[in-house]
Parts: sequence; structure tokens; C-alpha cells
Amino acid sequence: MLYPMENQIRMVSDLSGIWEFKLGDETEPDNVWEGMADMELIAVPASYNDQKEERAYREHYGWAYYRRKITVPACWQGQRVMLRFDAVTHQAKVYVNGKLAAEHKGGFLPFEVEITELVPAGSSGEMAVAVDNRVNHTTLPVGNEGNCAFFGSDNPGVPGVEAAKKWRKPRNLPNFDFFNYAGINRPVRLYTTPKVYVEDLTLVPEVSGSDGVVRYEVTTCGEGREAVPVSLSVVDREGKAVARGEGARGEIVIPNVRLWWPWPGEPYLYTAVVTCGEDRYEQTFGVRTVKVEGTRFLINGKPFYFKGFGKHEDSVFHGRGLDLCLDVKDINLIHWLHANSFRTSHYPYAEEMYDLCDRAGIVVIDETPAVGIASVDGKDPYKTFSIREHHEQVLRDLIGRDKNHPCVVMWSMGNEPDTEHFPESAYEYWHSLYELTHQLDPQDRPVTFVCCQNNYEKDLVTRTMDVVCLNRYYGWYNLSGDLDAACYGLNQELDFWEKQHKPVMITEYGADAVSGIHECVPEMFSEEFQVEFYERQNAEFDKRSFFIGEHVWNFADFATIQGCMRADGNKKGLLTRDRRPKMAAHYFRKRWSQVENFWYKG
Ligand code: E8X
Repeated sequence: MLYPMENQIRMVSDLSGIWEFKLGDETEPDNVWEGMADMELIAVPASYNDQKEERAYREHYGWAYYRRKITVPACWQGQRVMLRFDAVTHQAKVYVNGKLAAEHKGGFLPFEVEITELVPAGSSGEMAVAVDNRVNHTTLPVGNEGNCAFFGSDNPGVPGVEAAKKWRKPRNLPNFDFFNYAGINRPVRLYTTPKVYVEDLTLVPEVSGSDGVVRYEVTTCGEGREAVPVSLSVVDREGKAVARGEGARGEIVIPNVRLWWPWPGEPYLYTAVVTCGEDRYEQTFGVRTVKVEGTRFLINGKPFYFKGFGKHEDSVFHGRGLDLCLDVKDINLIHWLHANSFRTSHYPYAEEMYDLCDRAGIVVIDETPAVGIASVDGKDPYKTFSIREHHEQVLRDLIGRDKNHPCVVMWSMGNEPDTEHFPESAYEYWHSLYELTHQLDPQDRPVTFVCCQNNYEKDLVTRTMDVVCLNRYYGWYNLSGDLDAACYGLNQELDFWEKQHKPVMITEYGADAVSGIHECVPEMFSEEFQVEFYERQNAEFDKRSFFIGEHVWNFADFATIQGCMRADGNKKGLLTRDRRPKMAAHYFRKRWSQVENFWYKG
């Protein structure tokens, strides 16, 4: 799906602003207008949870309703008018002038609907959006079901699940460690195309000698499109035409191509200009190659070493809502830290962030929202959860949205699923998705998923991925505080992975450090312990040639659900939530300034 573009032909109207809002309940929306009395005010885009100091906003469970007027200018007459939502978390029903115009499941990828007939040019209409924030065994991310989790106590004062159903309203029980922010989290726009238009563009760059070779395919739509000429031209950063192709598909050559390199290399971008009759669409892209070869991850034929983080889209007030200022600040902090990459844990991020990474030379591991797939009451989640069809759709939409970004070098199908307790079932689920992901990606990038702390000898899936991505917390969640034992356990496991002859990286390791807690003798939750945790484990990683990257958990502190192990959220950040450095940030800034992007492991 193409990102909305404003140019000589296409027009865009951004609907960001203050809308009307009202919390609903679990009742399935029908005619949403009836419930639209006593509306409140809400900012879009942003999560609704932190926009009002009210428990009902933080702990809402079910539908919430947004409303605003939309106007289509008279000068848009004769154009195709689209209404596009970049992300509504987790499920949306969109009504225009009382008519159900669109429905969408999945809180982190765009959807759109044509409204040319619904709101004719030169007129206005009422738009209502019903948003469902519930997570359960049919959603990604996965929520626990019932209305109380982990009531395993046999203490008579602690009721079991059945008893709780009598006295406790249903609520969200996220089976994931980030706050279940919800709402219209990313921009909503109206945009136009001509009646015959460019519907999609696929670019597959290769390198041949000193030239770039780009296979392209333009998909067009509209009555009579077959007779409408299509062309693609490529201009360099200075706007100079460097290549041209006639027809909806073909191959173009960029002589003496300038490659896209991760920062501090030059992330050189070209622009593909596609025309289809009167329609025009411009897409920036980079020429770079990505390949796994033995235990190496090659970018432009050179072995790359990942230095970076798992992140979150998370900030005060906005919640999970788009915050461009914070995104720019984070990119600058990534450079300040001499990092070169991050994983979009645990869901696809806003398109604007990938565009920033293309331009700033930051490498991205692009992840789906498949988190929380764990067995409940000893049952096989792959047999009891209804997520497969949705998971496949998410992969299709994720790759369809992000396939042309040079910053995206690998797909992560999900985070920390249970692969230990039902190994055969897990293998069947994940390996078939692995094959689908490779088929869906025109650039055929490496595919992985992120494996949680488990019995790696029983896990049949992780070892089959293109890159083995491990989340390990030796010295924190197990062997807590004992870094000698942690390094012993870590090395036992690294010995196992050495025999698998795959590139291995750690996609999560870390320790909670509450900013300001200091100890002469480092102990857990102090900033000194967080540094020592990393110093000791990085020393072990440095000894392993097949080990190709270190992504700390996390870039910054972030909000989670309440829990006895969360003091105002997760404190494993190198930075505080408002982006101030802890000692570990200074440690990594020094370490990573001495670790090159390429050839670190030879
Ligand atoms: C943690 C992280 C969490 O924030 C992230 O979303 C997924 C978790 C560690 C799991 N990985 O809790 O800080 C480790 C479980 C070991 C038993």
C-alpha cells in the first residue's frame, strides 16, 4: 500500500486535530450516532489512554468512539477520493454519513476506503470511528482471556478464575510487557488520485559491477488502465535523471550507482518517478544488497554487525501515538550512541519512522505484532488460539507496506512465542510462515523470529531461521544478580549455537536500572549493575565469530501494565522515558564508537 503523496497531480488533506470522543463498552457498535451525546475532546493522532486523568481512560475495555466532520473540496471534482487510516489500535469500524464504510483488524498497519461517492466533491460529511482495544486469543498481540490472570494461589482470599467471573468486570489481560495503548494512534488523511492511477510499486535493487540494476513493477487500476502508458524514471539526489523504463514492468540500469550504506556510511537515496497517464507517484529508494552467507549477515557484500536496540513507540501523553519530534530525537540519539540499527519491537512502527531510517542510514529489523503466543493451562497455543489467518494477513500487509525501504534488512515474524512445550506444533506453525514470508518479499530478505529464554535444545524452530535471534536474561530473570553464573550459562548456550552454523545475534538482553540508584558494589536495579551486566556479557559475545549483533533491551524506559516487577513501567532502558542517559548509555556510546559496522567479527 502506497503512502499518501501530495504532488502536481495528487492532493492530501490531513485530518489530524481535535476530534470528539466518548468511551463505549463491549456492546458491538451498530448505529454509532445514537451514542454520540456528551462527547469529550481528544487529540488525533495519539492514544486516548493518557489524554485524561481518569481510570476509565487507562483501564478501558471495549469500544471507544471518535467523530469529526470531513469536507471534500469542490476542486477535487473528477478525482478518486480515498480515506486512509495509518493505524487504529486494535480494531476499527469506520462510518461515513451513518454508513459502515470500512472495518479493519490489527492495530499497527494502514487501511483505506474510497469515499468518492459517499462524500461528493464540494460537500461535507460526518465520520465516526469505533475503536476496539480488546486483546485475546484471536488478536495480535495476544491477550489472556477470562477476567483475571495468574490467580494460581490456593490462598482462600485469592479467588480463582471462576469466582472472579462473578464479581470482576472483564478487562484486558495483555500477555505482553507494554501498556495496551489504544486509539487512532497514527494520522488519518483524505487523498486523491486520478480515475486511472498507480496502485502499487515494487522495486528490487541489485548490484552488477559498478552499476545498479533495479527490477520494477507498477500496478495500475481504473477503467481503461490497460491502454494508459506507464513509465518509470529514476532521478538522483540532485534531481538528475539517471535511468528510465517504459511499461508497467521492466529492469533499469543505474550506471556507477551510489549504494545505500548504514550510517556513518552514506545512505544514498534515489527517487523513482512513476507516471500512468496523468497520475504521478514518487518513491525514494536505495540500492543495497542483503544476504546471509554462512554465519555472516552481508550488507552490500560486507559482514554487518548489529549495534542497537529493541525499541517501543512509547511516550508521555501520546502513548503509542505518532510523535515525529520524538522520532527525530531518537534517530539523533541512535547516532549519538554510535548505534546502527533497531528492531521494531513488538509491532510495525509508523511509516514516517522507516522513511527517517532510510534517510538517516539506520538499519531496521521489521517485526509483526505476534507477541504473547504462549501456552495457557498447559494447552498448545497453536491448536487453541485463532491467530493464524490474521498472522498471515499481517505479514502480507507488513511486507506490502515496507517492501521498498532500504533500511529494512530482515523480517521478524514475531516475538518470544512458545517453541519449547509443543515443539512439533511450533515448528509446523512457524516454518510455514517462514516460507510464506520469503515468498511475499520481492527482495527476499532474511526471515527470523525472536526466541525467548527457553530450553534451546527442545526448540526445533529457532535453529531453522536465517538468523538466530535470542532474547536472553542470564543474570536478571534467572541467576539473578549473579553475573559469574550468568556468563557460565550464557557460554553453555553459545557453545550449542556454535554447532548450528547460523549467524546468531542477541535481540534482547538487559537489566532494569532505576535512574538515580547507585551502588559502590553493583546490585540489581542500580545503574552500576546495568553497566556491569553488559560489560560482562559483551566480553563473552566478543569471543564468538558467529555472533553478529547486540540489541539491548531497551533503548528507553517504557510504560507497561501494572505488575509487582514493574516500578512505573519497564526500566531496562539505556535512557529514561524522557530520553536522559543512564550510565549504560555512556558505556555503550564508548563501546560502539570502537565497533565498526562491518568486519567486526572478520
Ligand atoms: C522484559 C522483556 C519485555 O519487555 C519484552 O517485551 C519481551 C521480555 C523479557 C522476557 N521480552 O521483561 O523486560 C524474559 C522472560 C524470561 C523468563
